Amino acid sequence: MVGLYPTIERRAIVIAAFEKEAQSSPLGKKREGGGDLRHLQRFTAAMAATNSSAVFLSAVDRCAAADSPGKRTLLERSHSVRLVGTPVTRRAAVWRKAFGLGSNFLRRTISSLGFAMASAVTEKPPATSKCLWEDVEMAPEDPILGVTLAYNKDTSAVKLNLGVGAYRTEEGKPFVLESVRKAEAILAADRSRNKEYLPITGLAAFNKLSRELILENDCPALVENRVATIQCLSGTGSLRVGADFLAAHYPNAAIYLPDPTWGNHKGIFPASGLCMKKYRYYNSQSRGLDIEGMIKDLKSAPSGSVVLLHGCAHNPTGVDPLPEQWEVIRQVIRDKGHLPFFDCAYQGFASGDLSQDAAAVRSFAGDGGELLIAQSFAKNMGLYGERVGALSVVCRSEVIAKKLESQVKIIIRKMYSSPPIHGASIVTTVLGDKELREEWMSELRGMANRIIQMRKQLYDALILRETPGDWSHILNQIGMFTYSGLNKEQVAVMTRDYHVYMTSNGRISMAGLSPSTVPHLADAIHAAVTGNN
Ligand code: KET
Repeated sequence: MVGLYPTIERRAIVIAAFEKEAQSSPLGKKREGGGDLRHLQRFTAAMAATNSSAVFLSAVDRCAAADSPGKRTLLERSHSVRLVGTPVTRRAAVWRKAFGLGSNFLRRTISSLGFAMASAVTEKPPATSKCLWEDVEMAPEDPILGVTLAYNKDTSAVKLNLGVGAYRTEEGKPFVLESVRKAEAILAADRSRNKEYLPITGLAAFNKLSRELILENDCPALVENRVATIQCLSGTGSLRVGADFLAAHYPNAAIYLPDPTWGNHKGIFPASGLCMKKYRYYNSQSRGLDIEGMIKDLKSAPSGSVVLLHGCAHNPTGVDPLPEQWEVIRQVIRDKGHLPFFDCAYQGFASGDLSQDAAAVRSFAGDGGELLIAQSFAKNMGLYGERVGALSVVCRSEVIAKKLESQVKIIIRKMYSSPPIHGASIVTTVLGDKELREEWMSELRGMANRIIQMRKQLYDALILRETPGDWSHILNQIGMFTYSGLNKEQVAVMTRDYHVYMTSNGRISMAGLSPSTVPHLADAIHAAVTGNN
């Protein structure tokens, strides 16, 4: 037994603490000797979380035996455990299982026990004890980000990553925009800058420029100062903070997502506790928008539902409503009193024109009603890894916007306290300087145009090969992706035989393609479609 039990003093502290807890537990007091198990559960939880099972078990056992023989019998009977005479290491597992301790419960318990208790039990578990997380299963890789991991492992010289939506140069290399490099040089040279914490809401100048970028400067909501903007961790973080805000302050409404949608939407909203529903969006026959289905579903959703909309360049379909269709959608959403939540991850990437890509959002912001906007600078400024974005909530009045901001601050303080400074400083420098801004806009147009070129080249290459099927959707779809219509099996063939990596739903990131790789991709598609591989 050497090493199983720590020093007598430590053991005494634990037992004393345990006994004190047992006495002070309100339920324990109320039903003294009556078999209340709560304080025992709390201690078993602490035991499970502090890597000192032996100490706690002995304390728990001792209490169970000495404090009340009746309690011990009850425990033994209700959990089919023998508390006396069972090896310590086996009992650890039995206790954890018997009380079904979840991680939230553990967390709460530990914080309530306080530091003194935790420091009393810091011994490493004996080598023979069962690993706490032995039953944890290996989670599957993310359907999008996992594609890059698989690609990285492939040693083929012709491998091609068309999975994640990230822009590549003609040479297939990641691209740092020239305007961004210049902004970084300006920032680096400025000795007056420091690395202090930003406020919870982020860089004020960044927030102002961000909302002005997505809403036009004379938008009534901006003029009337009724937009609360909060710097967040890119598009994903903005969506998640917005979702947490809705869960706290709009809790009974379900959120309706387009079918299909960006895969991570289905992770973000339930993670915040929102109930998730879907509305029809894509018609796989016509490879276009199912506007009738969409309108029907929005009409039949309960009034006041949240409706997630892609601001432009719908991911993964590349199918956006036409301006007149947006107008119908807007009217239905307003008539039904729904709350629109715009995901704007691709402003400038759809058409190359920032205001054209913001037209839908602007029409909603212009009608006086509420909306949420999640903005990302990952794609349009190439700041993927800087994690820079913003959540804007358009409100009915300045007073309400202020109140909402105060509530969002509480959410963020608990989650990550305040956002990072570097990416937001880059965006602020680029957007705030006339010349840099123009240079950025021209680079953005360049990226959008290169993608459009790739569409044309891929289309031509398939026509040249006489690949069966109608491929006109490659030309017609908008934004970074082609929703090719290739099925899972065909994608698997392309990966296996041609080292072409893409998501299994047939989505091709056109931004990852270059003139030199188009023929290879066309060969792969041709082989997958004709079964000629
Ligand atoms: N919304 C949409 C529609 C979207 O496609 C992405 C990213 C994001 C938000 C979030 O981007 P962020 O980097 O958090 O600003 N999409 C690409 C990358 C990813 O899946 O994370 C993608 O679809 O490949």
